[in-house]
Amino acid sequence: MSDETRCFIGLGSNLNHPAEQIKTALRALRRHPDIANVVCSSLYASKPMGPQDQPDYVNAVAMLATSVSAHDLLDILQAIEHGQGRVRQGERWGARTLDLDLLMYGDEYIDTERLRVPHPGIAERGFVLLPWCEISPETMIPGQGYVRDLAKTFARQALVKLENPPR
Ligand code: ROI
Repeated sequence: MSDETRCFIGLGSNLNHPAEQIKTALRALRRHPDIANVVCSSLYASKPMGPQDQPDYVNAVAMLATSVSAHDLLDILQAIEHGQGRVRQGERWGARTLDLDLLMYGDEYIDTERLRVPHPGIAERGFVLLPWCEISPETMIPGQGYVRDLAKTFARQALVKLENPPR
């Protein structure tokens, strides 16, 4: 592949064996012909952000390189979500089998109906920043700051490490 773009993906699940959901999604990313060099953080348990009447989440962040556009990568992520049985529910912040968020696509700003990159919620999400800090603290998120600095506002103990990075 030529002209690869470095991207970061947030992975989250709180239904149907969440840790397995994350690992299955990671295998799908690693097998995909348009995706290379996947590096994943450890898997962490986190309390739900939003409605509390749902199970705890398992979260991780992965870095990868891709030759496809951001919207094509979003198609790939959504196909993996659907392949693992995700159904869009009525409730906006409700439980989900698998969430794959495109957090960052190179240094690009993207703002379309389908996609906002960098993801606008990163700075409020310890379950994104702490795993991200484990794999790439030196990343500068355009318009937001360094992952290392943004992660400082979150207490380490808010997340419980469950498993080493899946290989
Ligand atoms: N809360 C946590 N802890 N982890 C998530 O991945 C997550 N995803 C969501 C909402 C419902 C906002 N809460 C979350 O989409």
